[in-house]
Amino acid sequence: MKGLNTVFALAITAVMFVSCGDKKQDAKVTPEGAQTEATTDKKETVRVLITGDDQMKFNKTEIKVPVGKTIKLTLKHVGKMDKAVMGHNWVLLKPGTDLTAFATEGAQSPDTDYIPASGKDNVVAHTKTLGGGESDTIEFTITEAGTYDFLCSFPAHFAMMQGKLIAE
Ligand SMILES: [Cu+2]
Repeated sequence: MKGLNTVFALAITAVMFVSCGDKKQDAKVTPEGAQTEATTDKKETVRVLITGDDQMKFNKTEIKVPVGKTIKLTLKHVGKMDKAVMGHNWVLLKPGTDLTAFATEGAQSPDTDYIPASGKDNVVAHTKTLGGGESDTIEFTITEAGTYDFLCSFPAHFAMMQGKLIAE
């Protein structure tokens, strides 16, 4: 009986802990944004949340994902500024792509979400360009293990807004 009580106590503690955690942590503070476990999801979808803000920053510079699973990635602009001034997108490039050249040409392509026609084939996946308060969710699958660059290709953002996606 004593053992059972302990189990109950632990369960209650766990529930309290989780709900407290939910209240305290807003979506933008995301220790588990890149969940790589797909335990309960039957489709084995991996969810990733990344945010961009008015300080021209992504909240992560490294994302780890498993190869071969569907990745559902959400980019959320947690700032307030307009898309024309502080627009953000999230672009994932194939390994070997010249990121600076891509971003430089992308900056001149506002009509195609800053994806340059010349670099289209180097894009694994990308979101649309967002202004403050907006979000976009995309799905993609990485078929080859490796390290992939990601960036925001809005004009002049890539120096501050880039990182690595590691697929393994
Ligand atoms: Cu940006």
